[in-house]
Amino acid sequence: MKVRLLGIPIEDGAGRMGCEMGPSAYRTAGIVEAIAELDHEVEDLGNVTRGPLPTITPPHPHLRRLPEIAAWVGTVTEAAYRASDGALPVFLGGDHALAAGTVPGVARRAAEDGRPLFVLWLDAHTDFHTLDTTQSGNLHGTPVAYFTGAHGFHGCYPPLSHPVPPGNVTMVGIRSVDPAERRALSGSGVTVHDMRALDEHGVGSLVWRFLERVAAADGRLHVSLDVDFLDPSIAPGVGTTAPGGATFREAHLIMEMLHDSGLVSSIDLVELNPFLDERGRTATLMVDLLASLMGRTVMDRPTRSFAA
Ligand code: DIR
Ligand code: MN
Ligand code: MN
Ligand code: MN
Repeated sequence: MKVRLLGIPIEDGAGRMGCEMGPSAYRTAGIVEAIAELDHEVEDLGNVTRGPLPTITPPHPHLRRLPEIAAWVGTVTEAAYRASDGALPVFLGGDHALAAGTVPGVARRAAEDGRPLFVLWLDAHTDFHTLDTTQSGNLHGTPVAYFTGAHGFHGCYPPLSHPVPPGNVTMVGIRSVDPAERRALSGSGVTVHDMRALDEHGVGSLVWRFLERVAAADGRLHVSLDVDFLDPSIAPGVGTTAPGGATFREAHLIMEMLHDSGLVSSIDLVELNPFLDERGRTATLMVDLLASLMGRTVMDRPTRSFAA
């Protein structure tokens, strides 16, 4: 499968600046070479440029950079749709607001190809706020509510052509949920595996169960990997660290299982803030995780197969 890299240098959704430098950091960390080494054809499309600012009347005064985010969402949706034509796109963030564009873009592609889209959300946070519930006003906390079709974005973010059914979304690594998100998630259909679930059942069995569901539905799978999914001790280059995150070994195991499944059709790498990183170690770890997802292994081993 051909791999397409697309940089999305958006930082308006995060509470602090720096994510704009993410795509450059991934390239400096050798992302092109790491994928090419695994015998994939790689095409780097460069970075997308945000379209013009729409005129929006913000429903609340504390929403930070709403016109900018709305413009990015439109631009990114179109770019993601195009990048997913006959290739596996890897979207290099940029903050997590970009998923309000990448997911709708690849959802449209999947729908046109007659396949259901599933989303694996690897994050400390659920990013399930609407424009009415966010308290911080940081719009990187809103993409999942938007792309699953929640109310509360009308007249601000672009109208959504292909919402992802909430039942197709599984979150892993969750350990920071605001009260309004928690209320909205209960009964939403979204599967939330918090850190308690990971500790109790092990990340392998939780992810395996989800992959079996995707395979049984003949689905496509979008993976959205937020740097803060990882424990801050191994991934300091992010503005919203939360203690008690996924370990190096848990993260690589998930990536290797995703590779074995053969189901992944698009990927976000988000929230890397190179200004906060320690000599590129977080960027390098993210590239290594992507390489595991793309087939890098320690030893050859037989692939577990799916009964789809
Ligand atoms: C918090 C933090 N729930 C907020 N969110 C995110 O600001 O709404 N941090 N996404 O990375
Ligand atoms: Mn996030
Ligand atoms: Mn997060
Ligand atoms: Mn919040």
